[in-house]
This record gives sequence, structure tokens and C-alpha cells, in this order.
Amino acid sequence: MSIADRVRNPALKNKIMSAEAAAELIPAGANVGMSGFTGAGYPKTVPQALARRIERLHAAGEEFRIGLWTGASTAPELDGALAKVHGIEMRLPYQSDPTVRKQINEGQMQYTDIHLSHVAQFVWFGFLGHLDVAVVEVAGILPDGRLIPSSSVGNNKTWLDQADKIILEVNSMQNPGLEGMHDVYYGTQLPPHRLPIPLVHPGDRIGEAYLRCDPDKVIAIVQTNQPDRNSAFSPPDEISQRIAGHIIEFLQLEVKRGRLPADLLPLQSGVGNIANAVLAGLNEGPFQNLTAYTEVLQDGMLDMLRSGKLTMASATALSFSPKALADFNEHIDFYRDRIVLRPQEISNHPEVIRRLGVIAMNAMIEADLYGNVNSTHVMGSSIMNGIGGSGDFARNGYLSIFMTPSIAKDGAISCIVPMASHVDHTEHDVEVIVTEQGLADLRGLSPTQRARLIIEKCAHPDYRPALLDYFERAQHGAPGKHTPHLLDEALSWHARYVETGHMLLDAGRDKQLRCA
Ligand code: 0RQ
Repeated sequence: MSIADRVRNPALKNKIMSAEAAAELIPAGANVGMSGFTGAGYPKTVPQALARRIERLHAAGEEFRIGLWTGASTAPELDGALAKVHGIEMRLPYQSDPTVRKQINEGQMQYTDIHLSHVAQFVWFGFLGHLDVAVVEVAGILPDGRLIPSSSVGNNKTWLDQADKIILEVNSMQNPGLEGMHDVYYGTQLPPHRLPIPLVHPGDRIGEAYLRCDPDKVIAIVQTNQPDRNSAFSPPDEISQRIAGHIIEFLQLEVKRGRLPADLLPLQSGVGNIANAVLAGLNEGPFQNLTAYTEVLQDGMLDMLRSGKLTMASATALSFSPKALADFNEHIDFYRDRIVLRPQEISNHPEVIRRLGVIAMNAMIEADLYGNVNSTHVMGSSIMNGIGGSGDFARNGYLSIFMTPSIAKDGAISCIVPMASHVDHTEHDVEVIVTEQGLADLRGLSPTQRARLIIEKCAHPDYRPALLDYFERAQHGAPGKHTPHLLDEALSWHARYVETGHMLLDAGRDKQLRCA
């Protein structure tokens, strides 16, 4: 399909121009809301053209940086290209690009890590300042000017509504069959006029299949013909498979106890290889007629839809490997009946997540003895990606599960530590912790009961003696016995890793203690 076929509004056809010309229309210092969520549906040619312009201006001694707002992570053509030319002053709300991460951690770029469900309303409330320009990828434009969304919805509704000026990238690589898969809800109001969101099943359609767009605000239409990021997943390794096995066994037990229905409750699954392995495990597992209310649809969920294990999935973005994308494109009519793509303020909405009773499963960096979880910062100070949607789902779900291998960096790091070096999810929002070693169900337990269970079930055997030693000494030496900590020692494991490259005082000696 050519650009002329995709842009069916005559007035907007007149605004077709090159990416270079469109990039010239973005002013220095502008806040720019770009589409994109976990490497799907992000603009591809305008950001690269803007990066080239910034490079030229910087070489001529001119200042040029923008505030970059998106749905979530994007790709090298957007985050990577703009970061490489030092073109981003402020980034929000979630990123996973190596160059962006490096600049944030070197103090060269500001980064505001926001719950994904909060972003749109923070813009409506005016908390983030003014939005100057929206750059949004679409699959097509209808004769009346409405937009066919692309492979993600993210914050696009808000960007189009709030920005003064709009640049649209029409991507001919996106399957025209995406039309009809989206559900854009326009009923959100500001407090005190908010009404209940009328969504009671993951598959409910409560909005419109298209994005509204004021044609007078459109300053450029640019053609793109490039694929999304489409990163491949590694096949589930033994560690991920063991984590998946513990979760499935636990869910079966919950069904037996009458605390979950036989077809479970809507599933939310985070990003990454462990999450994908859990979904692969569920696809092989005993449960039928499952549903998903999640934010990103990865390969694992596509497999489950195909096999019929999953009957319906709601998300805000599609994030597939090239192989899964080929299957999706080939069978798009089948998937359109089973997938609903929504704005992220709805896919991640606390009210809806609480009503549906979502089972939230997210990966983490580390957890401490009392169940506080760090999803974002290595050694308490270096950002990895961001909180993403994990907080939206963990705080409001029916069941909140956090998973990680018990050790990282060949065992030099324990992912179960005395005190988390940064806290994204407090002990109050974490119900289950699982590693390849086992699963700790923390519901209803006091902090000291939780600590014993986490050490016994989740910690790696190499670290169990040191964790028990800390916990026992803390119980005697801490000023309070409710959540006992030795304040001068609680973060010493992290400090030791930074200093020596290993969390244990004497790795050899601790191993010997365990074997004795
Ligand atoms: O480092 O890349 O140098 O090898 O962290 O770890 O085990 O590959 O796990 O890719 O699933 O990422 C929490 C970051 C996990 C992710 C996090 C090192 C490890 C490796 C990656 P290398 P793994 P994953 C919905 C849900 C927050 C957002 C979220 C994330 C690298 O899942 O960003 O949940 N979550 N969103 O070696 C130091 C530790 C470590 C450690 C692992 N304890 N200390 N380094 N690593 N544990 C989706 C969205 O919101 C969009």
C-alpha cells in the first residue's frame, strides 16, 4: 500500500513532506510527545532526521535539546539516535536504551520515572509542563481525518489532544489489518467529574477504533516504511523454566484451595525472557480459557492465543520477535477477534486492574528479607529501565508476584539482600516472591515470618548462611524487633560489591561453611 492509499484525507495529503522538512518544524527546547511502547509503533524517520539536525546545530555551536515523552521504551532509531547526539534534556516515563541509560547514569540527562498509568493524567493536570509537539506513528488516515493506530497506542490519544502541533508518520510496513483492533476510550474526565470506567471483562470494547486528530494542528505527514524493533527472545533457560514451574504449581494450589477459579483471573505479564518463559509454561500447563489484561503482548501470549489456552488479551502494545510477527501478520483476522489494544491509561488503570482481579507477574532486580522490591536501580543508584507498569499492576492486582533468578553476575550478586538498595514496590504491595530456588507466599505474614520464608525458599544456597546470620544478629541487635535491621550493615552487601566485585565478605569461606 502506498502513502497515497494510506492517507485518505485530501487536506492532509497536501501536508506530506520529507522527514528532514518535518524535523525542521520542531523548535529547540520543545517538549515532544512521541508514540512508542516497548519497541512498537514508535516514529522512525523523523527522530533520525531530528538527530541529524541536532548534530549539525551542535557542530555549529548552537544549543538544541528536547524533552522527550513517550509511552514506554522505543528503539535505536528514536531513543538511541537522539541520545547519541546529546539531544535529550529530559526523558520520561520508561526507557531501555543503552545510550540513554548511560547518559542518565552519568548525570548528563534528566529522567523522571513515572507509573505508566500516571503519565496521561499528569499531562492533563499540567504537572509535566506544556506539550509542544506530538510525533505519532499511525497505520493510516481515514477520509475524515481520524487515525488508524499502529502497533501500540500508549499515550498517543493524550499527545494528539494536548500538543500544539502534530507530525504524523504513516508507516506502510504496519499491517493494514490492524484497523479495528484498537479501542480508544474518550470518556476520561478530570476530578471531580470522573465517572467509572465501564470495562468489566478484558475483552470489552468501550471506545473507538480510531484516534481523533484535529487536522488544523497537523503540520507534517511523513512516510515511513520500516519495521518495529522486533527483538528476538532467547529460548527459556533452565532457571526461567524452574521459576515458571514454581508459579504454575502455586496457581494450581490456589485453585485447589478455592482462592482462584479454574480458569484463573486475567493475567498480566511483564517484559523479558523470564516473563516469556512463564507464559510458555502456562501454554504447556493445565489451565484453560485464560484471559490477559496486560500492557505488552509478547510472543508467549501470542502462542497462547494460537493454541486456544488464552481466549482474549487486552494490552497497549505488541512486542514480538520477527518469527511471532510473521505469524501475527499472516493470521491477523484471527488475532483481531482476540486482541484489544488500548491507551496505556486504560490498560494500566488501577480501577480496572482492581475490578478485574489481575494476577500480576513482574521481574525484579532484587528483594529484601522483608519483601521490599527493587525493579529499577542497580546498587541503589544506577537506573536500569524504569518502573514501567509494574507498580500499576502490583499495587492494584488480585495477586502480585515478583520473580528473579536468585543470583546475578555469576553469583557475585545475591538478588535476595538484607535491605533493598532502592524500593519501587514496598512490602505492602508484594505478595509472592519467586526464584528458581522456590516460591515464598508472603500473604498474611509478619516481617520476621516473611524473612524466614524468603531465606528458606528463595535465597541461593551460597547466600543463605550469610542472610540467616544477618537476620539472627539483627533480631538481637536492632533497636526494634518488628522489622529488625542493623543500620550500619543493612546495605553493606551492596557497598562490598561496589568495592570488591562480590557481595560476600569471603565467598570461599561462606561456601565452606555451607558444606561443613
Ligand atoms: O544484566 O544485561 O548486564 O546481563 O540486570 O536481568 O535477569 O536478564 O532480567 O531482562 O527480565 O530484566 C527488573 C530489569 C529485569 C526488568 C528487570 C542484571 C542482570 C542483567 C537484566 P546484563 P535479567 P530482565 C511491564 C512490567 C521494571 C519494569 C516492569 C524491568 C540485567 O524486568 O525493567 O516490571 N522491570 N515492567 O545481570 C545487579 C541485581 C541484578 C542485576 C539482575 N540484583 N543486581 N544487576 N541484574 N539482577 C512492562 C513495562 O512496564 C513496559
